[in-house]
Amino acid sequence: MRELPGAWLQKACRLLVLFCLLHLLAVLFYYLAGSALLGRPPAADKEGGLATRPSARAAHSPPGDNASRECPQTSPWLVGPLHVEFSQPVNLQNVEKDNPEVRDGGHYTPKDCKALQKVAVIIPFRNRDEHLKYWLYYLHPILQRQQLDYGIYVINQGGEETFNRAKLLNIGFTEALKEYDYDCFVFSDVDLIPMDDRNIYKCYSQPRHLSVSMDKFNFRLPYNQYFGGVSALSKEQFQKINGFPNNYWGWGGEDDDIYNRLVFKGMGISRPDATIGKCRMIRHSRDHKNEPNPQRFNKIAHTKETMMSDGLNTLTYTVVKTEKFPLYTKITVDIGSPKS
Ligand code: UDH
Ligand code: NGS
Repeated sequence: MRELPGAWLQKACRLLVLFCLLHLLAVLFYYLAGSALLGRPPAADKEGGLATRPSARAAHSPPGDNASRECPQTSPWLVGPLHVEFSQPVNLQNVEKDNPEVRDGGHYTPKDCKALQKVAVIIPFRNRDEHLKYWLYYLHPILQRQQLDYGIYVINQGGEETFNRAKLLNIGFTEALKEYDYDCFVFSDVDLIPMDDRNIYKCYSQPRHLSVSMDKFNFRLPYNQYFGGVSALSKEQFQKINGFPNNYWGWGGEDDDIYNRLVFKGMGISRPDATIGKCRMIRHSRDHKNEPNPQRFNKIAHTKETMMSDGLNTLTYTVVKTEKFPLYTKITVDIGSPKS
């Protein structure tokens, strides 16, 4: 029997409705899957952006089954170039609110994967509170996006004696290890802020120099052997060179001594490229009690002979006070004097 034209029409309509439903379902599926799987970190702090508050991004993602899985080699949360400026004062309470997953003492552990490295960031310090606020404001979100298991240690030189940057860094290494089994140490001046979060604050197979492209040097290295500002050494690399020298009092030369140590122990320097390694320094005048050290040229000429008898194995100091602030651990130390 032949079907009536009305029945054909009914069939065609049903097919059309079914097709539309399938289409709708497919769209819905891709929309939901896309937002769940492709969650991106906010780009509010991208270079050129108006907002300058760097967001920690995924700090708010719930812990999942992935916490025991290793984090990827490249974090998916990196945003690249960052807008860095120092025109507005920083309120640390706001920084605390913006970084809710940073634990007391300035510790953070990624929630959704196991960090590839445990990193202690060591900052040599005296009377630079305004700089420290900027540093915390910018670095906490960056370090979280880099998916590092990290702690921040500000090593504050007590007393009025001449400043000794390298000795404070040795102390930071020693004190941080008493607290946690760190495998990497980033040594950072308090006034240096990276301008790209792809400059990862972690350790490499060779000691790493991170502040390679500073605004004050027109985004170039001042000289090839320059190792000042921000550097990263694994525990093994640091121990191999007997740590840093303890007897550079005042400004200059200690970073050149560290460079010599690395070379004399057969290591090379790893560096990011000049774009990723861009950073800004907070401008300031010369610090009280950190005048250029007149002995520095003579000292760096003798690193090879002195390095194994001046360093970690001869480090002496007294901890005066340890304070756990929400965003960092401050350890005030008595480091003696050039004569002692
Ligand atoms: N530092 C302090 N307090 C001091 C001295 C140094 O916290 O009194 C720390 C701080 O982390 C600083 C780092 O040690 O970033 C290195 O200090 P530096 O004086 O060797 O280097 P910086 O680049 O200054 O800060 C260089 C000399 C400035 C002269 C500027 C003239 N316009
Ligand atoms: C060199 C110093 C380094 C210092 C670098 C950059 O001359 O310690 O300048 O200094 N070496 C000696 O003095 C032997 S800066 O322009 O950042 O103040 O890091």
